[in-house]
Amino acid sequence: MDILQQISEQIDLGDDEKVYELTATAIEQKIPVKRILEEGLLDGMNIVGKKFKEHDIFLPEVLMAAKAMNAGMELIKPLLLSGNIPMKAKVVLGTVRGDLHDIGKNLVGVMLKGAGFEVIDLGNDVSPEKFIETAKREGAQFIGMSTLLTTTMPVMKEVIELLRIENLEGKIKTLVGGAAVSKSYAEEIGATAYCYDGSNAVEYLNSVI
Ligand code: B1M
Repeated sequence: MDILQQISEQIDLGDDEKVYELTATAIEQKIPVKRILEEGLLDGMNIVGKKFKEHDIFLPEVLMAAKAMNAGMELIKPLLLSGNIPMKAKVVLGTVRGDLHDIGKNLVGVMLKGAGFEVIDLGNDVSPEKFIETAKREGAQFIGMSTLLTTTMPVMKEVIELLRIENLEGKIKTLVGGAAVSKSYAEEIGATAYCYDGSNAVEYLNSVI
């Protein structure tokens, strides 16, 4: 089994120490970091996601897999960020109120930083008021919102409505993403852009700044 498959398998088994060791070995072997991320770490999380959906595993296993994913991410984060590129624009990023999922949001943050954007990461469970207050205080041009739960999607709409009330619509642009969100939902709530992953968010921001 190749090392990327082993990383994926150990994510599925929730072994954070093995994932850390294997990721370190893959880096030593000079496997491109994008492949380690996509064919190892993300592949493992996809398998876990499918098993969770089909009730083959339950929350404790998912939590262990998430911990293992983060162990690998710690090692590849600095590599994704290397490059010393001057900051292009400020993005306030967070997972919306009521949603604790942050792996995808963190990944998007790493990709944006790596591409030269200044990211103010508010973490998860972020209220609409906090998104907007931070963006105003920091002079950010973009608010990036993530959600994986269908129940918390309406919080994105609240943020966009608050921006309208404060006459900031268009001045602060909104990017939405996460497994629960679609392009059509983004259009329905009036978000500036829908991005399906971190690379797509980078592409979008590069195209508008
Ligand atoms: Co939960 N969970 N979870 N979970 N979890 C999902 C999302 C779910 C789809 C699983 C399922 O049923 N198949 C389901 C949601 C169903 C729905 O709403 N339709 C679900 C559920 C129901 C729940 C709970 C309610 C379970 C419960 O308690 N009964 C609960 C909710 C807790 C809460 O938030 N209030 C819960 C809890 C958890 C854990 C804490 C155990 C853990 C999260 C750990 C953590 O994040 N620190 C967890 C996990 C890990 C998952 C799955 C298995 C994997 C999510 C993940 O990290 N994927 C997930 C199943 C799945 O998605 N297949 C599931 C990897 C990550 C890299 O992908 O986050 O999609 P993702 O991010 C991608 C893109 O979406 C995009 O780019 C990323 C990189 O490619 N993207 C953006 C994300 N944000 C973006 C923002 C952008 C642009 C792109 O611009 C700003």
